[in-house]
Amino acid sequence: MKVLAVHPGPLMYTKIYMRLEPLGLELAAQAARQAGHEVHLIDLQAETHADYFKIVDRWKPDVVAFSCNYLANVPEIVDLAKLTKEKLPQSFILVGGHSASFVAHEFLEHGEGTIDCILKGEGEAAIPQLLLAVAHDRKAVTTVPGVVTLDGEGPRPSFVESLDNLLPARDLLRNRHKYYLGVLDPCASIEFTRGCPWDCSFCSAWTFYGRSYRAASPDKIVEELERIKEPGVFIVDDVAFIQSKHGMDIGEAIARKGIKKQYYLETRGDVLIRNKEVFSFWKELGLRYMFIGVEAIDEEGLKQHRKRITLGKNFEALDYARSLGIKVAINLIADPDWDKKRFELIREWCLEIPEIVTISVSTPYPGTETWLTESRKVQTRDYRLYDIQHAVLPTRMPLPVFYEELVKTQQVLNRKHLGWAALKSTATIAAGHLLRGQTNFVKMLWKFNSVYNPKLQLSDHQQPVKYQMALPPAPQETINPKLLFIHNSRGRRGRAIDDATEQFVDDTRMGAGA
Ligand code: B12
Ligand code: SF4
Repeated sequence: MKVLAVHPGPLMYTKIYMRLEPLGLELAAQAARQAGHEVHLIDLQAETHADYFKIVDRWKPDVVAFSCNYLANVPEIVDLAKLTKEKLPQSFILVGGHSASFVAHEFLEHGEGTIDCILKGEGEAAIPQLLLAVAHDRKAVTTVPGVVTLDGEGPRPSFVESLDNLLPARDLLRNRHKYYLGVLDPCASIEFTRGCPWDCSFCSAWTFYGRSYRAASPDKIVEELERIKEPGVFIVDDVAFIQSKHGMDIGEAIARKGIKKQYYLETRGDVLIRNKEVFSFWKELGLRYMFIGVEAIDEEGLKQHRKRITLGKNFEALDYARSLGIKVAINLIADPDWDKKRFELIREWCLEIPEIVTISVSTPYPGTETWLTESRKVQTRDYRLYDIQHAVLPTRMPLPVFYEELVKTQQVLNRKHLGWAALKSTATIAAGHLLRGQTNFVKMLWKFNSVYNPKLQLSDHQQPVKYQMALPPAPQETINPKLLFIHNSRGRRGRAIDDATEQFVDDTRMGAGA
């Protein structure tokens, strides 16, 4: 069959700082290709809806498979599915990905029969079986693990057997030069591990994978890295280098092969402090940028997010990263309850430190624990506003004032790290990019004001809402974590390498990081 794999358009964040290859969709596409299907892939972060319909009209796919990792993309995908079904009534339309897995039933209802199924969980695991059913007996799709249709659903999704068997269909992605991450221009993505053993209350990374943690072998990772042509590489793991041995083994294999790349990764402050030797080794290998989810600069906030780390540890981690000469970006979560004084305090702190600070707005997402416990009433059920850049909970200050304060705080980042300030410190790198025809980084430096604007943020709330999200359930005090998980949980067996598991268990007992 002819299968068209589609990633939806960009959200606010990716309109400025980065555009990253859709790794999850590439993995699902590769599994479909290995099962003998002809596969095309289009990424609407880098191409237009008109480009998409050109392929639909000319190529007439039998199956259209959308990736929905982000809740804010739901309306776009529903509309594309409806228009596609009008053009190709015989086609089979499916949606997979992180967010689709948590809102499967309502997604299908919005589609009004145009979306044939949602495939929950890890796409590579079940897509071959699903496509087989589509080709031979569409009624049999409800026997496939992870499938949800308006008529019924299959068993719970299962995990892929081993990350070592996976390879993303990178060759199917057109315009690879459009993918970048700040100064890493162009940039590819790679996955070393999958899952996260922590359980922060605002995050759905752990509920998706049932708190499992699996790792690819260093040999497989190095083989994949050797195939990557881009000089920049984003390691997409939720928390990089939880296990020092794994990090060291990969690093040593890279050094033996003489692979030269520049890397960006995301990790936790306590992991950085615990595995200092790994990060300093990776600095030598080309680790340039790092993201640390600090989230709060007060103990109360850390406790509320269940980060299981102390403020002291986070600050120690920042100090250590600075000493290595790695550029660090950190995130803070703004609560809609913040007043002017609180924002002012945060701004002062952002000005004092050399790190890049991004600010997101506390948002209860389906699939997170806060979705079930948050007692404040959501003010909007517009999916598009669920991008952690908009306030969906009641704000203490009037909404226009909240956005003014939020954007004023985000402006600090613009003043310190974008525009002329950034160009001055990166002039040689920028000139090199331009000489090679790579313009993403330089263009990024002046985009801030056209994307982050309190008036635009506010007007987003006034847009007509075509698709309403389902309401959260009544706030619950005790939650059965099994109800949150998408996959069949494999419990402790799901954590691939034992030393980090032991360490993690110790941390949890202490309740506040290592
Ligand atoms: C890397 C990452 C990013 C990268 C970019 C990723 C990209 N190009 O898509 C960056 C840093 C840019 C990013 C940005 C944001 N992110 Co992000 N991100 C992640 C992260 C850590 C890993 C994603 C990843 O690549 N995983 C590896 C691949 C292999 O897995 P995958 O994509 O999930 O794909 C698998 C399945 O989902 C499924 N699948 C995926 N697509 C398809 C398609 C089909 C057809 C099928 C069958 C299956 C399928 O099969 C795949 C293979 O098993 C996840 C957390 C997580 N663990 O998922 C958060 C996460 C997805 N991000 C999140 C958020 C909130 C954001 C932002 C909105 C944050 C912000 N500050 O504004 C932005 C918006 C991005 C945008 N689209 O514009 C939330 C999503 C919340 C939600 N429900 O909407 C997550 C879950 C983290 C969290 N805190 O809970 N993100
Ligand atoms: S450590 Fe990071 S990825 Fe893991 S649960 Fe917390 S926020 Fe999510």
